This record gives sequence, structure tokens and C-alpha cells, in this order.
Amino acid sequence: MSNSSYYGDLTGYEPISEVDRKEFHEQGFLLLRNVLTEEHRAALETAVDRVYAEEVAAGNDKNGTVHLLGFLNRDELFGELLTHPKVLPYMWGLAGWNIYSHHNHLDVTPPAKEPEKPYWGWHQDGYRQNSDPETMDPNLPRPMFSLKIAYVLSDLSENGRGATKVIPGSHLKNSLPRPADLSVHNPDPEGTVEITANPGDAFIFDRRQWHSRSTNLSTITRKMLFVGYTYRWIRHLDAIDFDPNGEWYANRTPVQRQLLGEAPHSANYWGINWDGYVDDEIPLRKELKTRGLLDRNIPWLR
Ligand SMILES: O=C(O)CCC(=O)C(=O)O
Ligand SMILES: [Fe+2]
Repeated sequence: MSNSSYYGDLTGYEPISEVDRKEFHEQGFLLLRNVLTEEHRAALETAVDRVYAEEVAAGNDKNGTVHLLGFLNRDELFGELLTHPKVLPYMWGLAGWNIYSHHNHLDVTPPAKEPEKPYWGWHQDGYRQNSDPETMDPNLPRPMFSLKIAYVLSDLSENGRGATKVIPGSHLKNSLPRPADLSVHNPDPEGTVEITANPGDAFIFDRRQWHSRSTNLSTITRKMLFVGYTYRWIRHLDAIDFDPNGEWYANRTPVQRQLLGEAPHSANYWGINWDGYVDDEIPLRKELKTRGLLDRNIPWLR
């Protein structure tokens, strides 16, 4: 079932504006308004509610909170989100064509039943990507390596509803001072912004952005879908449990399959030999090339 009505005439190959590109590079995140039509948002919420009920029934919740990794194959609509035409241009525009989703999660966060114990949730994503790469200069920002789109399905327009907090511009800082005593409640770092957003909005963030979850102190259950994209030469983070012979995978387009990690290695899986322009058959690059969207001046779009 294709739901092209949710996407209008967009193809996913409309380049992003220079204003957005600059803001993303300066701030480390971008809030995109009205990415989902109300009809699309509501359909996604129905799918999320179904998956939530399945996870709770299986005992995979923590006091009613579900944080489900690798959710894309749980609904046709989730698979289509991989190439949402309002979002895809940010992924190839900011990270290039050699990408896939190594990590994605569905989050349902009901109102907190009691005050949470003190916690310090501030982190950069990427785990060992923050330690392994050899950069002798601690002031040299590490590479981005991945970015994430977060789709907002519930109303996060007011503070205190469990929204993600970020420190704009912090993606270029390799460290964030930690309070001395983490057993007490500490104030958020200077410059913290809670990403308040309306249902149907989305935000993109650089994995280096210092960010934190927050406690849902409201009466509204928070519902979010996060889809991370990284380079094809970086390994999956989530277990891949979709059936490659099943209907859901059969319904995916060549670009969606690339974005699901098709190809066991990052070189010339799509069929050309060791020399020559092996990249030309990589689905996302092929789409960009056909449309004249490769750009020799932007390394990740060469
Ligand atoms: O749940 C949140 O708001 C934060 C999630 C997070 O840290 C992430 O998606 O990387
Ligand atoms: Fe994170």
C-alpha cells in the first residue's frame, strides 16, 4: 500500500535551502514545521499505538514507557518514512548519498507517575565514535558521522512534556562540564533549549549535539519516532530483524533498501567490478545523478 497522498508532489530530491544548511551547521539542529500532514500524523499515531500495545503485552515496557529500537519494519508507514520527501533532502543534503539507517527508535513516554530520581542525561550520540577516532587536538570537533530525524506525533508545544533538550551550537564542542554531584538534581547546562514542537513537526540533529531526554511532567503521553542515518561503512546499532523475503521488505523501493542497509559491505555491491565508477549503481546516488544533483564542490555529494 503506497500512501503518496501524504507526500503531495514532492519527490525527496528538492535541495534544501542555503539558509537551512547554514543554520544546521551553526546550531547542530533544525526544527522543521508541519512535516507531517494531520492525516499522516494520525495514521502514524495509530500505528504507534498498536505497536505500543504489542510491546506492553510482551512485557517490553518499563513502567509503561516503551523505547523500541529498530521499529521500521513494524508498519508499512514506518518503512515509507525512510524516504519522507520533506526529510530526505536534509539527509542527502547534509550527509550525502552513501548513507543508511543504522539506528531508529519508537518512543512512547506516558506522564511520570512520580518524580524521577536525579539523573544527568546529557550526551552526544555515537558512543565510541567520541573516543576511538584519533584526534590529538581536543579542540578539533570530531566528524558528524550521523544525524537523526525526530518526528513529533504528540503535542510538545509546552515545556515539561518530556521533549528532547539540546544546547544549540554544542555539536562543535567535544566535552560538556559535568556537575560534581550527580546524586542531586542539577540545573540544565547554560544555553539549554527544550525542543517544544507541535504534532506533525520534526527536528533534525547532528549526533554530536549535546542533548538530553527530559521527564514528562504533563498529562499528555509523549509519542515520537526517531530515525538515525549514518554512513554505509559504519555498522548497524540495532538488531536487524526484518525478513528479507517478507512482504514488508518486498514493498521497499531500491533507495529504501539502501537505507535499510542492503549490501553486506560498503563498496561495489550493486554490481560493478573493482575499477571504474562503482558508485553509479548505488540507489540514492543514482537518483541524485539522474537529476543533476551531484556536486563536485561538496565532498559528500561527489
Ligand atoms: O528521548 C529523547 O528525547 C532523547 C533521545 C536521544 O537521546 C536520542 O534520540 O539520541
Ligand atoms: Fe541521544
